[in-house]
Amino acid sequence: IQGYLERKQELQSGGKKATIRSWKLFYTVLCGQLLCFFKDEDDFYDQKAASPPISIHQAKIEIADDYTKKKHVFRVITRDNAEYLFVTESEVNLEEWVTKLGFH
Ligand code: I3P
Repeated sequence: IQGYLERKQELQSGGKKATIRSWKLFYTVLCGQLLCFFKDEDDFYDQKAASPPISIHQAKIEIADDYTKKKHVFRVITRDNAEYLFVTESEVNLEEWVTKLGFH
């Protein structure tokens, strides 16, 4: 699965509050157990990453309905306790991402 997602980091690894907390749009691609981040689709084809990948190995994936400022948001809590929020484009797209990520 791949597509444009807004991402916000809530916690750094270890569970400390993240210092850079603004939303950023990435062309996001699931490659095996890695979420990879690119500026756009062209950069994906050129393999020019915009941000380090996030491992979803043993991560917790959930729909973030407790986060009410944006719609269709899911949360990833990594094995090392970093936490990220992702905004998808629709309810269907949200289910798609959560299902695909959750089956790892
Ligand atoms: C952050 C930005 C985020 C906001 C975050 C701010 O500021 O406004 O949108 O998260 O609030 O710190 P900056 O752009 O200067 O980094 P929300 O959209 O979730 O409110 P937070 O620190 O309360 O998470």
